[in-house]
Amino acid sequence: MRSGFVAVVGRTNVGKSSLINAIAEARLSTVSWHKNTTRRAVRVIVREPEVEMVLVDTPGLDVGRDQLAARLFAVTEGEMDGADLTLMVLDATKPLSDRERGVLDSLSSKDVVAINKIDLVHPMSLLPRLQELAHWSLAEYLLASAKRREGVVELRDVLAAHLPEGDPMYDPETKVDLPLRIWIAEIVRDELLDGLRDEVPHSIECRVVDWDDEAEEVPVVIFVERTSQKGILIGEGGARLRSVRRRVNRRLRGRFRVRLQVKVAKEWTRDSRRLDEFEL
Ligand SMILES: Nc1nc2c(ncn2[C@@H]2O[C@H](COP(=O)(O)OP(=O)(O)OP(=O)(O)O)[C@@H](O)[C@H]2O)c(=O)[nH]1
Ligand SMILES: [Mg+2]
Repeated sequence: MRSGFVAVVGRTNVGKSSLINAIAEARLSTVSWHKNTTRRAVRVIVREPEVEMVLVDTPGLDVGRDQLAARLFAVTEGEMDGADLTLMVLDATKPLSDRERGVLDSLSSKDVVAINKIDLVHPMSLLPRLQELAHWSLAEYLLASAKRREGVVELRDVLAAHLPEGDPMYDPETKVDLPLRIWIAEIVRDELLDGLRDEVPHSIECRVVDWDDEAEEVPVVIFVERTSQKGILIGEGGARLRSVRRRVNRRLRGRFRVRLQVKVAKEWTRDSRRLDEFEL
């Protein structure tokens, strides 16, 4: 039996969460076209006969300027240190950045690179990219499209083959290793991101207040940085928030219902006290 952790890392927006969801065949991690969607290390457990693979979704490796960005980077570094191997995800449409080169330098011969979004480029354009990557002697290089589910099975098999021998770490029921109250708050954030623009997504954080796992109704507070953002989330006559609530409840399959409230936490992305409170 093989079991272990794979830290999935890469720049923001390259499709790390999308690939993880494709491998797990479920919508377990938050995906959006916004930058820095993933904020917490989400551990998604993928099982096969004789394999338990834990894919650790991490925040994108981009340096932002606020306190939040610094904390997100620390999360990713910690997860890379703790994992059995790293899957570095690159975007087929973008040239390598300095930071990506730095991460590639830090990888070892057991680690794997996936070039994602190959549906967006001409196959010939991948040749120079692969030649460039040959500079780093890593375990494998794969091509993938999370969107079209191409290369996903191959990627899963390669990662599984590189896991160490070991016993399962989770009980067979667990699909995601994240406290339930944080998981519910992330689902609310996931549904809220849909249709938002500009700086609003970055300014949203969701928290379950008064957690009681016996209660059917879960109160979730949606924090934004500015009063103007509050109205955007609530929508005309509360329509936007109601539609978010319906979609969240559907995803929770009747096990829980959420009650949503929007509050302003001024400039929380730059406030270390707030970041502590938000467990970021
Ligand atoms: N065309 C195309 N789009 C993709 C593919 N994979 C992901 N995307 C899109 O790219 C965007 C970013 O995807 P995510 O999975 O959220 O990216 P991420 O790397 O997890 O981003 P962060 O969490 O911000 O670090 C979304 O709009 C996805 O739908 C792909 O293979 N092809
Ligand atoms: Mg992500």
